[in-house]
Amino acid sequence: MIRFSRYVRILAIPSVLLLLFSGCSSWIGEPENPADPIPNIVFVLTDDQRADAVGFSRRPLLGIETPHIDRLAAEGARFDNMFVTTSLCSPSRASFLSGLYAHAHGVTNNFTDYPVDLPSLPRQLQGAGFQTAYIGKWHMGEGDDRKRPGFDYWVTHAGQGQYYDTTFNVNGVRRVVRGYYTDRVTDLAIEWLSQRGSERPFLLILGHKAPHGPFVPEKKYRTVYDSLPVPYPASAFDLEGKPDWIAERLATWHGIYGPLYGFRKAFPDERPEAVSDFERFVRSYTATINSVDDSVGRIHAALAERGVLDRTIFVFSSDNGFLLGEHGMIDKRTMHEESIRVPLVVRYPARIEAGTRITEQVLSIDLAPSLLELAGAPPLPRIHGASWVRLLEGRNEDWRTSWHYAYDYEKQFPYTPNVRGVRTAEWKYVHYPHGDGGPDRHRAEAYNLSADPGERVNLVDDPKAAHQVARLAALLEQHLVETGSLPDPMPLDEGIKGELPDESIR
Ligand SMILES: [Ca+2]
Repeated sequence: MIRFSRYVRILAIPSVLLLLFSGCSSWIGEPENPADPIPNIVFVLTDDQRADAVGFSRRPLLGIETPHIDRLAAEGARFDNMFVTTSLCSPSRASFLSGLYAHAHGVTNNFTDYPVDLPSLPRQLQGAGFQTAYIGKWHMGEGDDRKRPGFDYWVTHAGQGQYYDTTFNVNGVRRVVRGYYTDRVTDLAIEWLSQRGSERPFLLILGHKAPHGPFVPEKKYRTVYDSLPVPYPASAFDLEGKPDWIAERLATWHGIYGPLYGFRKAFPDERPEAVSDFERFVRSYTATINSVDDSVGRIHAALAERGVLDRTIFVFSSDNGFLLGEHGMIDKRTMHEESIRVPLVVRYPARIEAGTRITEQVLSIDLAPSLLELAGAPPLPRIHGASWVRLLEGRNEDWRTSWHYAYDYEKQFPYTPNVRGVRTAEWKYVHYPHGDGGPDRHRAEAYNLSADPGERVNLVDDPKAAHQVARLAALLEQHLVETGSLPDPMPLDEGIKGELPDESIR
């Protein structure tokens, strides 16, 4: 068992680290309960997995079964209201690692790398003596697969990678890793666990490509949903009262009548029978998650075999959600529920009672501070996120009751305007700034989520909701002030366009 005092002794502590320790008295000396070992952390991060794409969801997508992820939830805590503060890969990943909103960490698009001098969860743990590894999809800084600060061991690839036979940088050696991505990164993670050659506690982040498009399920799952009809959701035909850009998006790369990431060859196609392309699209998305579940089961077993399962904080989440036809949309980026809700499961029996359910709103920016607290490591300075460890202990007083969301228009993906919105437990207000500081040119949206969880009836111009809309607009402004978001620079909204994104960045 690695105890705290021994653990500190084995470190070659540089002076900067001593300074770090000196600012955090709880980190010096014996922990509260000396019998508690320093935990390891395994963080499994999927790409674009919406919250209902797990078996334990109230209504699992296509009835998907994920027994291994469900088991983590049953043995630990599930968070029923987990959201990302921006629903786009790189910005959201940087928020998970930094505890910051995108405007503060600076990764506001998919082509920007994590700043080399910005504190992060892995750097904080590495500085505290953890052995750290990143294995799998990183996707910050599109063309660069080189090792990033904060990691002792590093396996990734440039850009999106492929479902089969991706060229990885395996800790400094580039090679094609033959086979199915999800399966092979799991092999690499288990190999690292076997060969890491240290008794220090570890952080392992396993980044899956799945279920990111263009979806290619593993062979054994390729037909598993073929007998299930997948109609367009009713909300796709109910766009009255919505801003016009939503209807303009229908036939684009991110709309239900568009090419569906290549699943539809001739487009736009509004014929009812063209739903068959949409069916293959949704089935394929879902089937890639079956392989992720297998991976979770293998990691669970590997930790158990090594006798470290119960002293490992085992986290499962995703960098953003995904619209599958709701409001006529595919993809993410918007502030609709399917886009911003992600699964979050945390297993750590030393501190988390089996079967715990947390219903407060928690955010991507909360993960780093929470894990650092659970690990007894120094907190990240000056962040927006908050540790939810107190929620696990049943203390929810003073927890946030609202939060704000931001997305910046992308020239490379001209299918979503700038988005700024605020969400409470019962209400959501979203508006679409033009980006020039002038008046909005799109209608805003406001939903009473308690009465209308599917966001069907836009109340933004309803006189009966006027006081709520005004209250929410003021609340959004307050959040922007409090998070240091103002002035709020953003790109100019150049409108919804029919052009396809460049093949290299899809
Ligand atoms: Ca993503």
